[in-house]
Amino acid sequence: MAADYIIYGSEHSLFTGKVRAYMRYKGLNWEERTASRQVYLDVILPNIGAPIIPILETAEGQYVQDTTDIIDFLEDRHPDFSVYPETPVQRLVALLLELYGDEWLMIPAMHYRWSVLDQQYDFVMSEFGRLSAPGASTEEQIAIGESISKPFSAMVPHLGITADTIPGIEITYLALLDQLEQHFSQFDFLLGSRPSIGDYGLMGPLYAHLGRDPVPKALMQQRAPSVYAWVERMNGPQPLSGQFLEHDVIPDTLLPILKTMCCDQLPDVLDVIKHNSAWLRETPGGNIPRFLGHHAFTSGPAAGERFISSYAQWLFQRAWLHYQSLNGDARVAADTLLDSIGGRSALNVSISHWLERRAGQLELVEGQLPHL
Ligand SMILES: N[C@@H](CCC(=O)N[C@@H](CS)C(=O)NCC(=O)O)C(=O)O
Repeated sequence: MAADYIIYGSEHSLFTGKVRAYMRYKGLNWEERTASRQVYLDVILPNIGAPIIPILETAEGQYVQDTTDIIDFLEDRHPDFSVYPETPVQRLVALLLELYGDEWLMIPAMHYRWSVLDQQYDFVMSEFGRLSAPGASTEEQIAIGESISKPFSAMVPHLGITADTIPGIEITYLALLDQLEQHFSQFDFLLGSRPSIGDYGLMGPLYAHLGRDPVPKALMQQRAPSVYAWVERMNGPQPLSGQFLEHDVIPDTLLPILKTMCCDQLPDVLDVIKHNSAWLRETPGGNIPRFLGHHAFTSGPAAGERFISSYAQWLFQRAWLHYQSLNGDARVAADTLLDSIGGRSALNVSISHWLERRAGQLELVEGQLPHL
């Protein structure tokens, strides 16, 4: 039977790992195709307008880019066993952790791929080479990988990964591994026996880089075996099974992770929002560049500069909109959680310029704040 869906991506791509795990959980009739150079030329560039993976192709010939949009597109079509909790606080936590995985855990992911490259050189380079030239010899793939991986390795300093910040990035990542180990030794997924959108957000960095590249994979297996077991569970799930915890409970084991997120990432996102708004005031109706210069950031004890990623606002808006739509007891419950993790003021920020994605481009544009 021909597949209903095709995902074009690659095994070593962070965001392909996120969507692959989702496709498997939903039990869809789909196949994955390697995004070779030919696929970039024939499929991705003509239909998406930019060289980015993963992308979804439907049997009807629709194309969707961005893992969040892909998941939402498929959730609409296949609503059973939704990965979005219906209860207010769990949904908020799931959305926050998607943002954390997608945009912030890219820092340790990229660090443990590129800063320890000398210890995993042939593996990483041949992975890139295999993507472009699946039929070539390993030596040829390494040579091709050296060339096509340059834009990715060039991102490292812009993500704030430098000699000064690396010790702090490692301390923060090891703490995260220990906290996740506590959690996954008790729960199959973040919010119970069913994976949520938060699990998929974490899966991107924790699989393709941190759970697969040789150096960080060995670290995870040795220091946090339950986290590694979660990675394997995410990759080999029982489709359409499991439940979120009853009574909208957030396990205590998630609180330290959420606190770190609120302390490290949310100030960064709030500053991104300011920069996006300032840019739009200067350039009404424009396409916001994906990167708007650099700003200061902290990650645990690490302090440095990283790029201002305009896209972070779009992902944050999802959690913000959900929180802002809550009333009565649901709002009180969300506020209680946010107070305990230090996130209440961030979720109450006012957003003067609402952002939207537009098909055929990666740059965000100003949109209309949905009705609350
Ligand atoms: N936010 C996007 C990001 C996709 C992404 O960054 N993909 C990487 C590979 S994992 C890529 O192709 N990057 C090229 C680029 O960003 O221009 C998503 O959720 O799909």
